[in-house]
Amino acid sequence: MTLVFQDWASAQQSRFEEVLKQWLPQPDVAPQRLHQAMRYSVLDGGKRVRPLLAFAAGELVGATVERIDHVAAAVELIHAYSLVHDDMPCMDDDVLRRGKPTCHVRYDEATALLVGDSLQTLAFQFLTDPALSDRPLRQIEMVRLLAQASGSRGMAGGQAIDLDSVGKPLSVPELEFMHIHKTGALIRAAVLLGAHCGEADQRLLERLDHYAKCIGLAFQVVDDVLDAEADTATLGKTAGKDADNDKPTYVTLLGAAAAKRMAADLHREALEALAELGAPAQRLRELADFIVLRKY
Ligand code: GRG
Repeated sequence: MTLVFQDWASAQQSRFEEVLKQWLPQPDVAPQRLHQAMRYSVLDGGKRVRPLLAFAAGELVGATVERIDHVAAAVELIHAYSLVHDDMPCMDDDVLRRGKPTCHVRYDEATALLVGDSLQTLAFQFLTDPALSDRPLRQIEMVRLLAQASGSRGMAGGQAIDLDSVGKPLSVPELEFMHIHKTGALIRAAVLLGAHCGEADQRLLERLDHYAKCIGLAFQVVDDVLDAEADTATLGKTAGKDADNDKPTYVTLLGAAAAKRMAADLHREALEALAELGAPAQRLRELADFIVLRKY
């Protein structure tokens, strides 16, 4: 029986939570405080959008759950590390994340720095696990894919541009460049790594890549709209931060109505990229709907 999207997503989220609980260093293992802070920053929070994308892409190519779990965990740990570092006083200086005090507030700054470092390296450890693949060259390619998506030509580079853009009048293409890197690169990696867990030919990978680029950017456009329009309790993080920090966003550059139209256009383009893939791509379609229509 095929589950409706919400039931599928909830089942995946709770199953994956148990995987993360097992795979993260246990809280009573030394150094306990660091391990407790790592678990605090990863467990019991977040929408798990990137793991869900990896599961949906992996299911499409007939990959085993065990393999997809490895790439989903790797991507989610990179994401969690980026949130911990982003919240620190030297970057966005925020006190609330996923409805809880941020890592440096609950623990301290040095611990938050080490949590990010440790989550990042653990992510790559997961990608080198022999259970992920019996094809070493494919596995090396997966490590490279995540490294590129996370580093200075990907997420960290996008973050550098973001920090540099405060108070500056960016053009729409400049804003797009920043977000394709800061947010889009990891979303793209989630989809492609999921697909690499099974058999995907070049044409399928290109279609998935196009889908992922569209929803990665749509994710950010929607994030900008929510930052401007939703409240802190709904978001589980401080609302209105972009305006407070004088950051350029799609809402400040285009206005809310045009930003929403842009998200709708990207949503349509993402679905078009999947048009030929039929029923097996249904979860990816539903995730595109979720990303664009979400309220938090
Ligand atoms: C510190 C290298 C480094 C990078 C930070 C991701 C990021 C780059 C900063 C986070 C700031 C931010 C609000 C980015 C906009 C989009 C985004 C990634 C939002 C958070 O992702 P969600 O909504 O979060 O998937 P949850 O908590 O649901 O996992």
